[in-house]
Amino acid sequence: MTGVADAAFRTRVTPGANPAVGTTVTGDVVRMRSGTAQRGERALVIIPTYNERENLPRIVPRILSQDECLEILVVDDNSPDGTGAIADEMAAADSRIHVLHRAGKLGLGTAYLEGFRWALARDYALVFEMDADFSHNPDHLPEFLEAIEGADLVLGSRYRNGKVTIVNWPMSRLMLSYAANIYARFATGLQLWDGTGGFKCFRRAVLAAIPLDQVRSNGYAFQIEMSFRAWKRNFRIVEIPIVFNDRTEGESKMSKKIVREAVWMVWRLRWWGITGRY
Ligand SMILES: Nc1nc2c(ncn2[C@@H]2O[C@H](COP(=O)(O)OP(=O)(O)OP(=O)(O)O)[C@@H](O)[C@H]2O)c(=O)[nH]1
Ligand SMILES: [Mg+2]
Repeated sequence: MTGVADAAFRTRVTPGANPAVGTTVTGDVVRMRSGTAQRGERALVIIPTYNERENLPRIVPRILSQDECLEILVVDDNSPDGTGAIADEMAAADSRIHVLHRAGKLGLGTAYLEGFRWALARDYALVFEMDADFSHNPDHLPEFLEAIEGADLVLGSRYRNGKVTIVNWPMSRLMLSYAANIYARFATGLQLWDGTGGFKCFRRAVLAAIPLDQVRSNGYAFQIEMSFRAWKRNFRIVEIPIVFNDRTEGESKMSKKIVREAVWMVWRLRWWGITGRY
């Protein structure tokens, strides 16, 4: 593996190695504190939801307890199971929780784009993407906060150094995802171990530089497109290893349409790269 990914691995921040990182004590839990939190900067974790009523009330407190700099924006697409109302109740009880409601199921990519615009209209220094279904373990958040001290975009990687860190996926799904990453590397030239993952942290400057109105993809390709645009603009991308768990509650929203979009979108990205439209 060459290019971005190699550079990323070399610049990986090791715990405790960063002078901006200190230690704080909360109850009897001793944890590392990010430079971001120490500087009083705010970080927003965007969680798109569609029918996540079992997961949302459990994941929100787990996220907020990771670091006091973290806030949450739930972007709910009028979930038929009432997730939006649950999010409203939680937001009314805690000023670190925010909710955006959309009229209907409009897709993951546009949910994130609305979340990004919401964050940019406020003073968040960092913006996270994260799923509600516990595939993305909140315990990794402090590792992202450390790594972003030396990067502009941190990606949670399920395949870093070729090592698979996925729990409970059927072999067919793993093969599809792994092959999709090889294909995406070949088509786009962006050398990431895991370009389709959705657990990421952006510096504000990255989102401000990318023309959000021009972002086209909505499913898995959305993740590739955002990283591709950041890479083309010479932002520093770092992959950190995460353990990815299959969801245990609620239903998957993955569809053939999402896969089809990714198949052609990576070639479109390559073309945009050649013609300077990124
Ligand atoms: N707002 C919004 N959220 C969505 C939409 N589609 C999926 N989500 C949320 O995006 C996150 C990821 O979706 P998942 O269904 O877990 O998709 P996946 O991770 O690819 O598939 P599985 O983990 O196998 O279920 C979850 O929090 C979903 O609730 C959508 O159209 N709108
Ligand atoms: Mg999921």
